[in-house]
Amino acid sequence: MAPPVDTFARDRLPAPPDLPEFLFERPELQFPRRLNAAVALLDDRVAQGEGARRCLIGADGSVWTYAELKDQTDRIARVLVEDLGLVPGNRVLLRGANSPMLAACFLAVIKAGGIAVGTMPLLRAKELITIVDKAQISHALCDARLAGELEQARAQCPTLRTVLHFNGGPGSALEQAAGAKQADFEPFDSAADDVCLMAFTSGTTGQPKAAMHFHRDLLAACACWPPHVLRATADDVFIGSPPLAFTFGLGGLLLFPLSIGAATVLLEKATPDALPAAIEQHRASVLFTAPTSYRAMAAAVAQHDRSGEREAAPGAPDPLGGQAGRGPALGALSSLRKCVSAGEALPAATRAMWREATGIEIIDGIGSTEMFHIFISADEASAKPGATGVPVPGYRACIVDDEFKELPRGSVGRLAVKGPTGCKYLDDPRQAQYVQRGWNLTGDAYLVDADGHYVYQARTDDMIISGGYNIAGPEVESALLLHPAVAECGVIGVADADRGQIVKAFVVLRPGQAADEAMVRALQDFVKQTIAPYKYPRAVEFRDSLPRTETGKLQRFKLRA
Ligand code: 3UK
Repeated sequence: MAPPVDTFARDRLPAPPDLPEFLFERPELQFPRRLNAAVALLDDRVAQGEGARRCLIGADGSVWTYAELKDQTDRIARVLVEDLGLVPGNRVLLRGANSPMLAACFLAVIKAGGIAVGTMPLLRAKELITIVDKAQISHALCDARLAGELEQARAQCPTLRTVLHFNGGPGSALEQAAGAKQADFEPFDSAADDVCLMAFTSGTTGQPKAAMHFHRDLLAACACWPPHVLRATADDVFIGSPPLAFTFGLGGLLLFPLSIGAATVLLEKATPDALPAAIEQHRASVLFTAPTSYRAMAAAVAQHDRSGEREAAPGAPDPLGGQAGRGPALGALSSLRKCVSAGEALPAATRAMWREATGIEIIDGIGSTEMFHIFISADEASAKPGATGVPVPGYRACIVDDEFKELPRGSVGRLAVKGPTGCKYLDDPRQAQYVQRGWNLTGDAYLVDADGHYVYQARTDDMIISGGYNIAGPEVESALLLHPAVAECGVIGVADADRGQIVKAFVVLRPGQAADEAMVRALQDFVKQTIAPYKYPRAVEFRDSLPRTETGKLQRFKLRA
């Protein structure tokens, strides 16, 4: 078969010497030369007679079977190719909160040989313009309820020829156009190493980069962490918060469940106050969300339990300032079997709170947009509080110094990984920073402990150097989170004439706690008693909330500003 007609992405892949080394030794990573990820994940299962299985579940409870999803992706692919003139290799912007239609659009674009470019729902016109321009996007499929910012962006997007809306009710253009098509699309016969996805980095700093992924990358991700660490089954019901535009969400809430024939709930709103009810409603069993979300939900469950106790003593003030009975009952979470945390380091205190609230040991995993998904993780049985885990089968990792010398156990250095997936930025000089000597450098400082567990320290550029000591902000955060008055916190280094930098903590207190000098001293003393005293925050500032990305990551650069 002919290569993609539009070679924009292929032409802008890093030159071979700048690519990471790819490892494919494992038998499950032997991919054929021609491969379409949407066909492998969806059509093949329907062809094997499993079309009647439940596949996608909408927030309203609507159910799409695997056969129905295949048919809808065929129809959307026909609309893209026949009505909108999509040719293989064209970039298609996808915009919407998580929903079955958005998932169908991702798969349809990939099936047609297009390149899916997901965008975070909260992005504004200005940010959309940057993405459209950088990826030279020709088509967009957009949830009607998020049409505004894209409409505003359009005037400054000369490459963007067509925008079709979905989820807009009876008159929605995409569903109407799709409804007129046959569900028998001939998928694009792609090469395993044709680009099918551009994932813009979630960006806690600076200019966005587009991490490109091949058809085979999506399947490699499905073949590594899910069967070896997550070990979900076809009877599981997946649910969670990360947007499909974030590879954490695309893998965890769409590709991984599809790869085992499971069902997945796609929620438009999955904040910590909305998730428990959705978990209960859909009897969900596998949860993907970020550490802060686990912490907020665990606190709410604890609050519910306490407010239940108070019913015997009506009129007693709620120590946490909440409304009695408002938090979710533990019973709401009783269907959960597996809970996955990623996006940020999981503090030991949060792991413990969730275990106390639900009895479930969280599966932590570090992944990145560049690596597509999780490459170091630990299952429930081998989880060690404060550590991320060990390299996922298929991946190798090591800790190196600035001269790329491998460091012994216990030394803090730069995390380097390689595996079947790896960083391939679209035409970006920063490729040379992320990939060196065939290794992917994630920008994280780690150490390997005596048991071989990888322990997160900080982002390499977030290490605080104070009075000659190296201090990892997240370690101080983890200590503060053990204090019962602390709801959330963020720790950074701020310039100081005497010490170079000092440790500064931004703290969100739990309801009803006094933000005063006594609290500052109490928190400082608490940190000194919990970790090495020199790490204590010399400055403490109380905040009502902390700046976070849509994916739950603390934006330390905003705290520094
Ligand atoms: C940090 C973690 C400690 C770390 C992601 C799972 O987060 C994801 O991708 P991003 O590109 O950010 C990558 C960076 O986030 N990080 C992520 N998980 C952890 N730090 N412990 C963790 N468990 O700095 C990493 O370099 O937004 C996560 C799957 C897919 C993803 N894209």
